Amino acid sequence: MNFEPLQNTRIIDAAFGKDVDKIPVWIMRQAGRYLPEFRELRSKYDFFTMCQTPKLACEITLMPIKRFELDAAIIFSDILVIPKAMGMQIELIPGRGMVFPSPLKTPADIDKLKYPINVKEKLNYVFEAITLTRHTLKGKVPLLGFSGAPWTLMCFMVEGESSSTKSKAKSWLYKYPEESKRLLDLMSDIIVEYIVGQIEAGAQMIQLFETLAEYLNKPMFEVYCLSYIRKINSSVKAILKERQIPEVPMVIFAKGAHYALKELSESGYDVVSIDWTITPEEARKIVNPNVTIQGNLDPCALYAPAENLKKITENMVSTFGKKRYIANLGHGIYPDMDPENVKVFIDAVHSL
Ligand code: 1CP
Repeated sequence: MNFEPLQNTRIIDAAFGKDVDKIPVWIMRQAGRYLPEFRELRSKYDFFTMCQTPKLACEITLMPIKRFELDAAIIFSDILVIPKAMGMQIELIPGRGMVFPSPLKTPADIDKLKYPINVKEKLNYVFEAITLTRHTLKGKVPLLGFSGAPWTLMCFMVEGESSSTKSKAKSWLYKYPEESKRLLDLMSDIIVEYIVGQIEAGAQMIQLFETLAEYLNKPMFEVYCLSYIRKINSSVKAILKERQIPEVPMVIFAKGAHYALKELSESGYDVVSIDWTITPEEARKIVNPNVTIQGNLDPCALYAPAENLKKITENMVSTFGKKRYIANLGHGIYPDMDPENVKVFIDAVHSL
């Protein structure tokens, strides 16, 4: 595909344990609603139209790169493109979030899903957006791809609407353990193909979002998350090897799952992304030293006055240190954030 050579390799170097001149930084949800230019474009288009139009997805991906000295771009898309590709209807409704008018109610509904799907065809718009964005970036910073992990996607597909307990999805794990595993298995197969497709299209690092891990406990996490998280990583790496495609760093973000941080850091991923509920000292103690840590500023710290935000950030990055570390928030940036504060955070990371 003849992409231009990468000029800023900090994130890739940090992910593979190489030395860096400055600590690399990117921000989860950096290409979103806190940017006025995003809101302006969003007022003209439906959310999934934006995801499905490579030119728009590329334009949005580059918005934060034009504003800030970020060390990576992340492709504008959503984790819910997979259930959509499997035939589920999804609407983004103001005040209600993502709504599935016909969620999975019982295991019999699994058979109503389109499966197997032709990932290359159904999600081609994401691959096209990635290739276009790589060309447009001209090697300025690496382009990250991502996918939702099986449990997090299953939660959305079963709940159908935002829920504070996830009791519907969790009830499946207790009532229908075998059928749940069947669903998680078939989601995993699609996720593997989807990740490989993104790498083939030009993604230079991949983050798997198991955002809803925090609703489980360790034994449930091991059965319903970790086994699939491991399998996805090893299958992606095996396919890349077979097709002689160079490996890209794989990042696992299992929000709220520090009860399993040790296991996650031994699950084969190059980077473990952590939320803010664990201190850098504790995380360093637990995480395998051959694995890079990403994180973990509380997204709310960005509301602090600039001087305090600077101090909190410097304190965090100096505790993590320059080796095997990627600075980020512990979860996505909030939509009402002032972009000026983002600049304070990024500059504070790079100043060290
Ligand atoms: O205009 C709008 O309201 C759109 C808001 C929006 C945006 C900007 C949604 C709806 N998704 C996105 C983009 C998005 N989603 C990205 C883009 C790249 C980036 O800048 O980071 C990414 C990585 C995601 C991932 C995502 N989507 C996750 C996992 C990460 C996380 O933050 O936990 C989840 C859980 C979603 C689902 C989702 N998408 C959007 C909403 C409102 C939600 C939450 C679902 C809900 O509770 O309704």
